Amino acid sequence: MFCVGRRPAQGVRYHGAGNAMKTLTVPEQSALVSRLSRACGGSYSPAQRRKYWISGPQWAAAYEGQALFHAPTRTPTGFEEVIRRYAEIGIPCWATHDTDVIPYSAILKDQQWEIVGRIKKSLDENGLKCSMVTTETFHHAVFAAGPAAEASAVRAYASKRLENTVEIGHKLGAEFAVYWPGSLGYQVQGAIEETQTLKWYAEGLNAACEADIALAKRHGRPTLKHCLEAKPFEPAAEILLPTSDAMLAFISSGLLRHPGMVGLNPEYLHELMWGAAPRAALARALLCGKLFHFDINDGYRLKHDVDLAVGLVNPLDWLNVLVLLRSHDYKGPFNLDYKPPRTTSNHGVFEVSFPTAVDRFITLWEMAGEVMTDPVLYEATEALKTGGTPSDPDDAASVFESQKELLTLHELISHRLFQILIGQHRGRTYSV
Ligand code: 3MF
Ligand code: MG
Ligand code: MG
Repeated sequence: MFCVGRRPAQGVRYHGAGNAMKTLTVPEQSALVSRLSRACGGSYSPAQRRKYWISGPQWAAAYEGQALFHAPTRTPTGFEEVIRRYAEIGIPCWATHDTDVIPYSAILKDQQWEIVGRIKKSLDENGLKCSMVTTETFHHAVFAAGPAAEASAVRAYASKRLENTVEIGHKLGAEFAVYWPGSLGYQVQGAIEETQTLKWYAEGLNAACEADIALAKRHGRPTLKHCLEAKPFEPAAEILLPTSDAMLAFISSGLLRHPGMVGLNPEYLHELMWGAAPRAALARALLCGKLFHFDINDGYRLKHDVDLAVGLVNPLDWLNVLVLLRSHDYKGPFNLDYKPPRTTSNHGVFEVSFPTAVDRFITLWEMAGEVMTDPVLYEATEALKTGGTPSDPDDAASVFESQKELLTLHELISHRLFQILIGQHRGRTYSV
């Protein structure tokens, strides 16, 4: 194996035999990770990172690696530590589920306000803002049949939790409330009646919006932006609102009493999971004026929710997504809703995982700016729009013939985007 700073011997591969090094103690391992992370370079300063509206969720940093087939690999991390470490990295905002920070023994009780007070103090001391709050309506047994279950007691409880989250949001200064109805559905067919369940779900959202209107008045603040987040499957096998498009239809179905207060929080991977083009899903939300908030991450098509960090799988698609959002002047937050892999340690979560995720996002965002001002792309896209003049505008063959040379530009555009992604437009070359 080679050391950074020393030139690897001719023919050394990055997957070497692995037996040239002596074993490392655990502190030596952490030191090596930190040293190699610095050796990567290309990182931004906390002050530079703070210029972007990026939020770090409590649940992402505190995720311990557990899942259906997985035992935890990391130890618990409380909100004080998460907030402090986000501040050090330069992540300017923090987001949370109610029960990420308030245990079930305290939620909806006076005790919760003492915790909220400690959160506020921690945010203030570290100069962070709480941008978004969300209600956990999927983990606890009470939501076994979902937040819009048949039993009115369950729905009343769910409603109270949504209203309570809105109040927590106002107390912490949040601007967004997110709703992920992953347990709004069923595992076995015929068990529920879909139209009734959706009507009950709408009642919960109506209660949250109405509580918000009253609370906003009381706190002298604007109402929150209420954002629905779709995922096609998991944890329910069949989810009643599986895609952002389904949610757009739901918002305009007439079931919501305040549809203007409700928009979307699409998640990049959730759209990919059902086989969609995330950029096209975002475009549809933009056209409806409903792109309020955006969960950023990465992963694979038609697989489960692997929640990898932004840009690790589909950097070219991510570049294109950000070109779309920049071109349409998207002004909302980018929420780092990913899960540091189980192989990343507690040390690695804040030393490697979060700073590198933020830095890839910033690089892709800045690159998107280069795409928007690239002369080759500009000329190509303008020429395509100008087109040619057919000799007979009513003859399909003539219309095609008059444009056909220009259409090669589609492929050239794609090549140019690849060049921008790898820096060839700035003269990066490879000697062969
Ligand atoms: C699940 C998610 C959720 C939501 C969160 C916010 C745990 O796949 O993406 O994260 O983003 O519940 O509502
Ligand atoms: Mg996800
Ligand atoms: Mg999400």
